[in-house]
Amino acid sequence: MSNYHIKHLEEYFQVYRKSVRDPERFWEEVAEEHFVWRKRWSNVLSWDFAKPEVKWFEGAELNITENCLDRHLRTHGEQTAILFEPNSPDEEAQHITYNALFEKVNKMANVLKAQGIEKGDRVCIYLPMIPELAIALLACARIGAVHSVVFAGFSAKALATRINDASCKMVITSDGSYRGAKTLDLKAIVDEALLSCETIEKVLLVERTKNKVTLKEGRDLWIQPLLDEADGFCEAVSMNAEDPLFILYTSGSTGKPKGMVHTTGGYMVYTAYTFKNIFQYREGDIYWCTADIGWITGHSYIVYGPLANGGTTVMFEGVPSYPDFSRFWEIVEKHKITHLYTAPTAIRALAKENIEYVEKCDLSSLKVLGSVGEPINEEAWHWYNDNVGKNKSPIVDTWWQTETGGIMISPIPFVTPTKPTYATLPFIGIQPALMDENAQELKGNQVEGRLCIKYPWPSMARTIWGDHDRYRDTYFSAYANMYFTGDGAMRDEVGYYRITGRVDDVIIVSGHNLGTAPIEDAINEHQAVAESAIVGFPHEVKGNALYGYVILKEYGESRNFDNLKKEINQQIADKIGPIAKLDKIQFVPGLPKTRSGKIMRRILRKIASKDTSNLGDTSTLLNPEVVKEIMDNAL
Ligand code: 7RM
Repeated sequence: MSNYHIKHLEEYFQVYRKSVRDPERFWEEVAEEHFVWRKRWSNVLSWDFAKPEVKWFEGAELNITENCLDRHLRTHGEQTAILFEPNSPDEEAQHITYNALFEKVNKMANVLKAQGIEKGDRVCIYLPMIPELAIALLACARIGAVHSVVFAGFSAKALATRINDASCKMVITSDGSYRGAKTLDLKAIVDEALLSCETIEKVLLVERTKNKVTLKEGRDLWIQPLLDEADGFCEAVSMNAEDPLFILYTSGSTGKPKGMVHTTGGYMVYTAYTFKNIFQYREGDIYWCTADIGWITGHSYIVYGPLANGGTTVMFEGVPSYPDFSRFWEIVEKHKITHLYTAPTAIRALAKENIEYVEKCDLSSLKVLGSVGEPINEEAWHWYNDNVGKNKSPIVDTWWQTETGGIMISPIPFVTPTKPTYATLPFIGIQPALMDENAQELKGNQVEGRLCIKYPWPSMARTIWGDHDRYRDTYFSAYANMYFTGDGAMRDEVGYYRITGRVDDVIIVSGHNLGTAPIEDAINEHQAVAESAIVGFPHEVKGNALYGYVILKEYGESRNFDNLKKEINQQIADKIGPIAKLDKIQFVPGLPKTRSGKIMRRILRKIASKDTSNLGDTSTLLNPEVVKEIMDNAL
């Protein structure tokens, strides 16, 4: 029996049982056999969910880049580590070997050091999907700096909030970014953000689009001349297993984004182990995850997981629709992709287009398909399975979160029989629980409740940067001794899990988590707005879209409502980013509220979803007349 590479269902059950019966022994074996450590741990796990405090591989020392790079040089030096496919199909793809990647990472690490970055410093990375993005993460890890990647679609304000929250010392960015037919002026966004950031000492600039930028004397530097001069070797810094590796922000149900802190040893072990098994990655495979490295999926399953396994990982700079809707399928054909890991929102968008776009491409290299980010609906699942997988490539519907660091519930391809819309079985070492309204665990099968995890796993986030109380309150206070995920789920008659969606005020739009509160804050800043509430409603491509109910200070008939809607959306784009724009805006005289003043979002959700036959319990509703008015004018 192999712990590391599971190949049969029976083996899965055996290994799972072992991982639950003696988690410490199990993870110790995995850690010992498959990674290089500079110093061994003194204790595998200590934990207390009440504090909460979780430590894996305490006392151990390592550097994750030695596991992702150095150790592969002898055996895989000339194999492609990163395969970069640019935005435009006319620009040549780049095959960066492990040898070349090693040198690039070492050089960048030396540049960071020369620019004053030391172990423990936070470095903000605001880059498009170009190789320098992955290299920057690894360069930080090489010298023990904590990276904080901010998705390069976020606005200046959102960027500034994140830089300030973590007191970053440096930003690594580029002159611009290509996204389909558009060019974005990233440097200008950084300049605007930095007007309200005091901790940034240096800005390093990657040249990508060659658009005109202004450099601030003493602060901004082009990175290429520095790389040219830098030495090709940088001694890796010894990190404690529990030293932070990175911070990554995720939206919460209250205003401020949460800086989830991931540490080094456990994160490495779990992302590498899940990558190997959940994708059944073999020597020579070409694995492509279409996420952006700005999200956790990119951190764990474009960079760290694949590289820790000596794999070939594809980075795609562009979008599925440019130059046309064949782009994804052409990339699969061109690079003979064996693994495609994408999001339901992309699948739905592509399924709407002419099937010719898919059929004209040779997809025979594909072996495994993945889905992540939101529940995959039945129709999208079948379209993916039939047209992309040709009924021969299993779909791994992987459920997990920024907070979990790695995949938690998922089939293992060729091992776990799949079932449309089901993430199926808990991965090795993961102990889920479903809880009812009275905080009792629902035992047995065919039950539905709130999804919790009962036992620590190696890649769980350890805290929220600068706010451990919020970490405890958000994840460990709803149910004693459990991690609460914020999701609802059901367990079917054989024990398969189906994730039903968020149970809090987070809405997933095109796979992006959006908290309602920060969007409402942005709307309310408009001078004409008195109050607002936003909810999600089903959208055939995005999964959910946003519906805003807005109360104006003065509801004059003479107003230009269309302009006002545009201004509100612009305000949202400026404060958060274009992904948070509202699809529908309804101006309303009031919002349905309870007697204690809480907005009854449930009612607003029903109206937005055109599902008003039964509004449920409205006995606590203070102002029923408002509900009728809103329903009569719903969009
Ligand atoms: C990896 C990622 C986390 C939230 C999570 C869920 C939802 C993610 C699935 C899913 C159903 C899935 N991290 N979610 N994967 N829901 N099936 N396979 O997406 O932090 O950005 O989002 O996404 O609600 O709590 S995330």
